[in-house]
Amino acid sequence: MKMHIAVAQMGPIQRADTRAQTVARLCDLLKDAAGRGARWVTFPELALTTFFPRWEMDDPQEIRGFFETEMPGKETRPLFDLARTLGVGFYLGYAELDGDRQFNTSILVDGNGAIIGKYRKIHIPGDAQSQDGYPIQHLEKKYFEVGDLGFPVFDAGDMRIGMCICNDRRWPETYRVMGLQAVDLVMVGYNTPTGYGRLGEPRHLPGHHNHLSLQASAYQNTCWIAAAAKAGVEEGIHMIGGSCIVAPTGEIAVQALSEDDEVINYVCDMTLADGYRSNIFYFERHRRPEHYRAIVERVGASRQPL
Ligand code: CDT
Repeated sequence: MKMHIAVAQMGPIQRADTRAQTVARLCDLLKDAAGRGARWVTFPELALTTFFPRWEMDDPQEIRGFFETEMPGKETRPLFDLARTLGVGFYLGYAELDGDRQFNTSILVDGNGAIIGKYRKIHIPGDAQSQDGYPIQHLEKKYFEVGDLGFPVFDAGDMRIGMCICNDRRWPETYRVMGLQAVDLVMVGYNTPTGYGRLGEPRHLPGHHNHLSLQASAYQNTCWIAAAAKAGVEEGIHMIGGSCIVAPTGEIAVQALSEDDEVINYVCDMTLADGYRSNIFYFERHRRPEHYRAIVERVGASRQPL
């Protein structure tokens, strides 16, 4: 079975950009992907606004302006209507306000414009307050609570689709939980800065770690991964691009070259996973969960006596 998949990378969204302007960009990208024949499109994390967790804000009204209280809402409805017209499904990341609870969320919308899945980011990186001496802050812990929906996988016609969000893509557990539900395609959006001083790493490494995580995870869990960056210089901070579609072989099938709005697409052979699933990664035959207890019993590494 072949499935035509696209990734819609976005260039920066500045703070002054309105929702209407941003949704118009998303619609253009969806049209571009549909024109190439794609049936599913991945958009980035927090795709409706600038990456606001870089700022420490305390005014509730100001913070609220970055969140969606309904989906679709008045401003996002054109994207849903367009998906229905084009018959193309999509993943969209956004900041969700649910009562007084704030989540970093993604939804899966099918080609009828209906929401068929929701995920709330589980691995929330960064800090809850600004750290002295660092030019780039990452304050997701201030704005988002840990997601409460687990890592579900959704039936999407001929495929099982799972979702994760940005930092989740670095954690093997993210994919394994979905791999154990026989996921075919994982969609992930990200906002990853370079020059985040607290890691003390050279500027080329975030891009390397992005692909390293995606490629290893696709291979080890025999799934496709469609990963969409928000890239370029946003409010003075550079974020990596490198959006890509990764095959179950661990190879990058196609990759964005710009740091701007850019669609990449690939006709994915969904049977490519079969050889691995029935042999080297035949989970039922080869996994040894009785030896994996530490994974669920311990949170951190232990230096207690062996
Ligand atoms: N958005 C997001 O999760 N970004 C993180 C940056 C980590 S630096 C604290 C990422 O893992 O790419």
